Amino acid sequence: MSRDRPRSFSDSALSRGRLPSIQPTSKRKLTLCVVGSGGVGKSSLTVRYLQGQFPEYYDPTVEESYITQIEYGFDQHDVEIIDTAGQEEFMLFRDSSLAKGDAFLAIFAINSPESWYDVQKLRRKIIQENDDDETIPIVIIANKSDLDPEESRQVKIDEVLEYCKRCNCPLLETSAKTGLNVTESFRLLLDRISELRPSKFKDSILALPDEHHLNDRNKCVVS
Ligand SMILES: Nc1nc2c(ncn2[C@@H]2O[C@H](COP(=O)(O)OP(=O)(O)OP(=O)(O)O)[C@@H](O)[C@H]2O)c(=O)[nH]1
Ligand SMILES: [Mg+2]
Repeated sequence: MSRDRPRSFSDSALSRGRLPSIQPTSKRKLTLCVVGSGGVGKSSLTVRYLQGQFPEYYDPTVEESYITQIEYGFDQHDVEIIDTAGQEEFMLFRDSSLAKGDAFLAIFAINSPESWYDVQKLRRKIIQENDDDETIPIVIIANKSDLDPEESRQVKIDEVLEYCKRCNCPLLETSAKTGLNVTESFRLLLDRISELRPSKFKDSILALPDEHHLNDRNKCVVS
């Protein structure tokens, strides 16, 4: 009589003549937070980036989280994108994300001076939540650049440029509507993470288990 043993997934996979596939994993996900005041286009930019669509309607967000992979160079990075709330009544959700994020897209709309003012306040708050670390990766986004500049550009670009230079924050004009610079804004954020947080950046690379071990073993320790 054969001895009974629990039937495992690998047994059934082997009996069907194929081995279970080993999925690449990362040591740690990168958490990217999209922040800014209500209606500036945080959700639109995120959805445009992930799904290539532009929803015209406005549905205020409480909080949305997307797990995805971003290709950068020869690697795939394990990433969570948090689309945060901009409306006042959901601020508690938004604030809890400020300490969780590894990097931030801080968005204002070119037709809203209040939203530009909020980006400056938000930057201070992000730094505060991250132990006053001024090097936390932040990219500033001027969204809705498709709007008619004559009628709609109410934020003074010189002021924005001066601020970004002073704070060493890259600036990009985007349009979630036309898709202008949408992919580039997430790529620029990854550039900043690789520059300012190289070990976090490396830990988010998806690799097979052996590759992780190889990386650990190959580490050069200087004492
Ligand atoms: N013209 C134009 N409209 C935009 C653009 N991005 C967003 N919108 C519109 O602006 C409105 C608000 O967009 P959302 O993406 O929902 O704004 P949000 O920042 O996520 O807002 P909250 O979730 O409330 O914080 C919607 O009607 C969008 O269609 C853009 O680049 N150009
Ligand atoms: Mg939203």
